[in-house]
Formats: sequence, C-alpha cells, structure tokens
Amino acid sequence: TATASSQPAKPTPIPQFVSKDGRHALLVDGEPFLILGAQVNNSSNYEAALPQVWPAVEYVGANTVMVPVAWEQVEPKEGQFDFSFLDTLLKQARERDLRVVLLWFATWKNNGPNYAPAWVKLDNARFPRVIDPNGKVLNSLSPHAPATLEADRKAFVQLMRHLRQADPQRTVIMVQPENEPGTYGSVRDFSPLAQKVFDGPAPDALVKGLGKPAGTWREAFGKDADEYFHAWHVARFIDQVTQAGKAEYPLPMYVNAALRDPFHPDLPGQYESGGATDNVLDVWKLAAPHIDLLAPDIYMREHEKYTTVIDRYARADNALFVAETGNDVPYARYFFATLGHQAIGWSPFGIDYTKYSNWPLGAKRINEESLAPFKLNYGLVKPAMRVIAKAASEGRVHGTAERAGEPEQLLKLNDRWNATITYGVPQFWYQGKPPGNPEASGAALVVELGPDEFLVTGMHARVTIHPASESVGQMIYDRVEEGTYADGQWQFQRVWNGDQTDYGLNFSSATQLLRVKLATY
Ligand code: N0T
Repeated sequence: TATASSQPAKPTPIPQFVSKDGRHALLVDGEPFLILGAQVNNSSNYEAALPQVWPAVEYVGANTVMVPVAWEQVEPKEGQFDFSFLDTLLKQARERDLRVVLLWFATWKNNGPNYAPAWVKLDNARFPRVIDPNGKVLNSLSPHAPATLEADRKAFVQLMRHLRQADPQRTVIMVQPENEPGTYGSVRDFSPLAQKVFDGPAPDALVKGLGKPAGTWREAFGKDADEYFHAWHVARFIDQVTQAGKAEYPLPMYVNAALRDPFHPDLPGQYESGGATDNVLDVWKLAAPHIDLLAPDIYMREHEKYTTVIDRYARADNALFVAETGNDVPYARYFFATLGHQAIGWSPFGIDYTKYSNWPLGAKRINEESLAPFKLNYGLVKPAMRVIAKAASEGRVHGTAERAGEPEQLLKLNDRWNATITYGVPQFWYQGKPPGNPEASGAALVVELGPDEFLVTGMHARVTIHPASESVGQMIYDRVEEGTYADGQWQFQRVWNGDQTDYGLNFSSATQLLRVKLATY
C-alpha cells in the first residue's frame, strides 16, 4: 500500500549479545534468540559440499547452520582476498531461511595451523611454532609471535569488513574466532622468546583479578603458572583479533573449547593447554574482554560428565552455548538439560550427508534414523523458540535429561509448583517404581509463563506437576491445551483431558507442545 511503501525500511538491527545481572540473551532482529544449531563437517566449507549439507540441516529442523570459513580459502596469497564461498553460503542459507554462525579457522584449528594458508603454515621463521620443554617443535603456532597476530588479525578484519557490506539481512548472527585454540603436547611454549616473557612479571590485571601476590608467573601462580601463562597469551591473541574484527562489524563473538575430563583431568598438554577449559575460565575472562562467551564442545556421553560441564560453563559471567556436541542418539536428550541452564543455543556437530563420521565422538553413520531424535528436539521447541529464548533471559526455563539408573527426577518450578519426571512408564495407570527407558533417551522441558501457567514438552517421559507445599492446596488442571506458536501467538489445537491427563502428561516421540493452566480446590 501507499502507506507501507512511504515508510522508510527499518534497518535490521545487528545481532547483539547482552548480559545483565547474571542473565544473558543473544538478540537477533532485536529479540532474544535460541540457536537450534547444526554444525557441518570441517571440510564442508566449499560450494561443492553444500548439496550434501542442506538436506541434513533441513531434516533436523535447525534454525542456524554453523560453517567454517578457512583462512587458506580467503587469503590463499598474502593480501589477496576471496570471499566467494561466503557469498554463496549466505545466498543459499537465506533461500532456506537459515541463520549462520561463521567459524574462523585460522591460527588455531584444534591446536594447529592446518587451515592457515601455505604462506603461513610453511614459514616457521616468520610464524614460529610452540617448542616443548625438550626442544621439539610442535604443530601449534606460538601465541607470542607478533607477526602471526598481525597476519591473522588482518585477514579477520577483511572478513568482517566484507561481511558488514555483504550481510545487511544479518544472516550471520555470531562468529567464532579460531577453533578449539590451545596446544596439545606441551603445557606452553618453551621457546627462548616465550621463556623470556614467562620469567618476567605476571600481568597486573590477572594477578589482581585472581587475588594472587604480584611477582613472576611462577611466584604468582605456582604450579598453575605454565598453563595460566599459555591460556593468558592465547586468550590475549584471540581477544585482539576479535577486537579488530568487531571494530569493522560488531557481531557477537565466542571461543569454543576442547574440554578436559571434569572429574579426572589429565595434565595440561594431554588435554589442549591454553584453551578455555573449566579450570582457566577466569583467566580467559580477564584476558579477553571482547569475547562474549566461552563455549564447551561436549563429546562426553555420560550424564554426570555432560551435566557437570554445562553447570561449569553456565555462569553469571558466561552464557551457556554448547557450540558442538556429538551427533549420536544419546546426546540428543542433553538439549533439554542445556535449555534448563538458560542456554542461548546448542549445536550437534557433523550434520551433513558427506558420509563422514567422527565416531566414537559422534554416530557411526549419519542418516535420518540417527538424526531422528535431533529432529524431534527441534520440532518440539522451534515453534516456541522466541518464547523460550525470552524466558531463558529471565531464568524461567527448567529442563532435564534422563540419566541411566535414575528413572525419576524432580524439577523445582517456582514457589507453588514442582514437577516430577518419570521415565519408562506406560502412559496409562501405573504403580510401582518407574523402570527408566531401555536406553536413556527421555527429556522434559517446563517453561514458566506465569505463577500457575507453564509451557510443557518432552520426549519419552511423563511429567507430573504437583504443589510445592501443602499450603498451596490440592492441584487440578484448569486447562491443558495442545497447540503451537505462530508468529509468537499461541495456536490452540485441542484440549488434553481424561486419559491424556489422568496419569500425568505423557510424552512419546510425538511432536506435542502443551500449555498447562493449574488451579487448586
Ligand atoms: C572438534 C571436532 C571437529 C574422547 C571433532 C573435538 C571440530 C572440533 N574437536 O570432530 O574437529 O572442528 O572442534 C575434540 C574432542 C577430543 C576428545 C577426544 C576424547
């Protein structure tokens, strides 16, 4: 209409990460957004691979695809840039209504510079590598070399400059500088250059921030000195790359971490030293103020380990984003436990049909059968994505995943209500101890909409809501509606009553979302 066209088009706001009073939100198009992610395999960053990418990403129903952009691909010759893959990626993602998280594979890709251009990774003199305590040269670039920082930063600045002009639609919502940075095989760089820095004073900000005595690294941090030293310098390097990139185009940026065992960690170097592992999150926070969050890559199948990792990364000063997780069936249910930590997103890794499998981390074979639980996850949550993201930014999301041997779990919802989640029980009347599912596969999600109103969903689980205390009274459902959201508005489909509510709210592999209004009598 004339009125509509005479209005100047509202520019789409730049995605933004906000943190306040220990609550976090990723704003996309100005509102809290939940990343229902799908990360492609490492070498799927070429146009030739994209036909194998889209069917898998669309099958699981992701709203965001996570794709590498390699330094070797954008700057094959020093100073000559080629962003044609990025342009193709943006076009094809937009055609499918997908957002994008870009992964900058550069100085560090799983510790090494294999994705750096040949002119970088083959020039040891200009771009020196880490040297271990025995003098062995490792395939991990030293964070102490100014030339490496300068070259990486220059390329990243070009990338962000290109993106700013190529993406007024804000298809790209977040950027990951580097990938699992740090070093395998040595706790730090022992080259003469690094040693000189190590023998000098530890930085004031770090010493003060951690409440340690001033002095050399060893004096300040004792046996942790070597690892803190490497973490600090890797983080400072990446923070400077990030800062320069944000000066071109201020997208949210995060760093992902290869984890150490949460209960029985090996020595640094056996796990990736210098990366943002759980023991050096404070070092990273002090070293890298431009990095919005530190994200775990979780390839641990055990419930205790997985939930401990998400506990440690969900902090008042760190929003939880599971940047990578295994694409095998047992990982799928942890999506709900992750949401229960007010996460901004979650993304299984290796979501494409290129026939690569990173088993034993992920599934042996990737096909519709192995991806079905991931499709169910996103099918359940996607219509309510904005509602859940908003609730997460206010701490109103409760979620849990089944743990083998623990067929009953309690979720404390608010002052008035709790929920008991049981696994493996029939949907009808049932007495006795729940057996649990044959393979732990259940999960539940409860979002507070009001003091007596909840959005409830789940899979392979029964959700029974009950009063938190006797003073609340006896519970009765005012109304249980199955429905969905369209454009943020609840769309009623049917009322659940009778068998469907008499024995709790039973979730199967059906895509069912409930709005539950409670009352007392
Ligand atoms: C991940 C992925 C990709 C059992 C592995 C995980 C991705 C990188 N690395 O497929 O390479 O780019 O971020 C490393 C986990 C090692 C744990 C081994 C112990």
